[in-house]
Amino acid sequence: MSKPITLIGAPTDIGAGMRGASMGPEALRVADLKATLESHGLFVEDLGNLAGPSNPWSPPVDGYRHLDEVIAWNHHVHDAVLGALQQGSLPILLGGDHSLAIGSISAVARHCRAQGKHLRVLWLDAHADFNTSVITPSGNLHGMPLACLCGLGPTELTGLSDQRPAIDAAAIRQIGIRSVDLGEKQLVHRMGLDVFDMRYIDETGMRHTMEQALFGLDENTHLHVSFDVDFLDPEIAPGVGTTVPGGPTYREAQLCMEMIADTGRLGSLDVMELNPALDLRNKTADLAVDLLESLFGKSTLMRRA
Ligand SMILES: [Mn+2]
Repeated sequence: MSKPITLIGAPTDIGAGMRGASMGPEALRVADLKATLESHGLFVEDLGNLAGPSNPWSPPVDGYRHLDEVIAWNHHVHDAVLGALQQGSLPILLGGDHSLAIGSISAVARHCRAQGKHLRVLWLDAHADFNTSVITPSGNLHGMPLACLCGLGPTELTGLSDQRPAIDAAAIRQIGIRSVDLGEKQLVHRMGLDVFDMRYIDETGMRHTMEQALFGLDENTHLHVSFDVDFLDPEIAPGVGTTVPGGPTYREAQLCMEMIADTGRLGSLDVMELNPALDLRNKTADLAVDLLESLFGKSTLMRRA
């Protein structure tokens, strides 16, 4: 019997450089996320949307845009995700921009500490999301969540899990990376992050990449997947604010999700940065739901159990 799933909508683009990701949760619902998961025998509860401050669309202050609002949203996300985990369910955060992964993963980290579980974070993204207020070109906090989770950032965000850093850099595997700012690149190297960038995937294939990224999981591991939809090639997933060419194809993305499903260790998930204002007839949301089916165990090939 698999865990029940809790959908949590976070309709905001507070950390993004473009408006529209605030409509992401509804687009995923329109793409039939709940019924699709239920068709595989899963129990799914949709908690609806969290509420938080509106987007003032103001310029950066001391290297951050909308810091107060980002903090407020992340508190709400943290509390909702933690609540779902404590009830024994598997939370899916429907973003919303990627800055909200700070709250989500802080809750997961707190839960893992309380349960004595190992945490592994897969960060599926075109970007490293490892900026700080000093090196950021824009001040947009959706480019900073991993740095914050590793302890680099404003104390209100780095301390959300009650321990700083919230997670060990060694717990992170970045996959699909193909756009990294210069200062960010140096920081990622200094922190010793495990990065499987697009060149690595090109050279060794998605199968080998995922074998490496999932290596060492054990029965006591909680696997968190933070899926930024811009991970995917923009040819198949145009509905995101920060497209970068040269991402995983449809089949590569499916294999990635299927191999995660095969581990049986998935404990929580973020689906982030979907921007319906830039999408074509909701096709990116449809694709995201299609990939989530694979992530939750629908194998596209006939296989013996
Ligand atoms: Mn991201």
